[in-house]
Amino acid sequence: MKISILTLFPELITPYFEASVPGRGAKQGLYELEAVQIRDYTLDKHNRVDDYIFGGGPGMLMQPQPLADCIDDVRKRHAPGTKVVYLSPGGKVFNNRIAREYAQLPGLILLCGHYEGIDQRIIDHWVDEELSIGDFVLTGGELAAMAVADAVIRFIPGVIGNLGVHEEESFENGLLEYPQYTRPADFRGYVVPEVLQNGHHAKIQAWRQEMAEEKTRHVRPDLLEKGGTED
Ligand code: 4HQ
Repeated sequence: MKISILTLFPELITPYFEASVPGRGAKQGLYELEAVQIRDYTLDKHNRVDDYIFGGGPGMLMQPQPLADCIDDVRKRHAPGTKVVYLSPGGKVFNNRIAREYAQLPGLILLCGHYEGIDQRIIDHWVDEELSIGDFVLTGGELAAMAVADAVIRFIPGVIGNLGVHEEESFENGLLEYPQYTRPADFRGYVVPEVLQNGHHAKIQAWRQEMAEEKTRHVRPDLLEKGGTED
């Protein structure tokens, strides 16, 4: 899979994906990620990419020309079936089901807005999907694009070493994850639950299920109301 992140701040993007799990995946050739400077596509002689908003109001908007030309150019380097996604609080909320679907695509083009956002004609005619990472407002789309790319990359086969690691994670069974512990069994007087130390597999499974359900009921009852997983 090829991931392109279109942004005014490409230098913010690349270091993250060179580290840790995403970094190893890229080195192994399991996916390819590039950050593309939108400003390189402006035809404005002063390199401007923003302008005032029709109808008035505070702030500026990203102009359509650099965005359209940038998307068109990047699309040429992508296989058919590649999706263009715009990150914005106005999109539908991203989740692990969408991440798993996107990991099957040949490519993903993630568009980061700045200022008050982008001209609606880009969303209507160049963007395939508008996605939000949650009900809060960021200063730019970069953190949202990185969150989406990271969650997608984890679902690319081979990126996460241990097969079956996804199955035990939060959301995969419609529940939040059960509590986990490592050594020592007694840390400053705080002890690991007895059941986990005895190695009785069925009892451990039952305890984990119970804890996952209790936590989900307490913190995210909405996950239970949906009746299981999102797919
Ligand atoms: N922004 N989920 C405003 C977000 C956001 C979010 C990105 C801020 C777009 C123009 N993106 N810019 N929440 O808050 O994706």
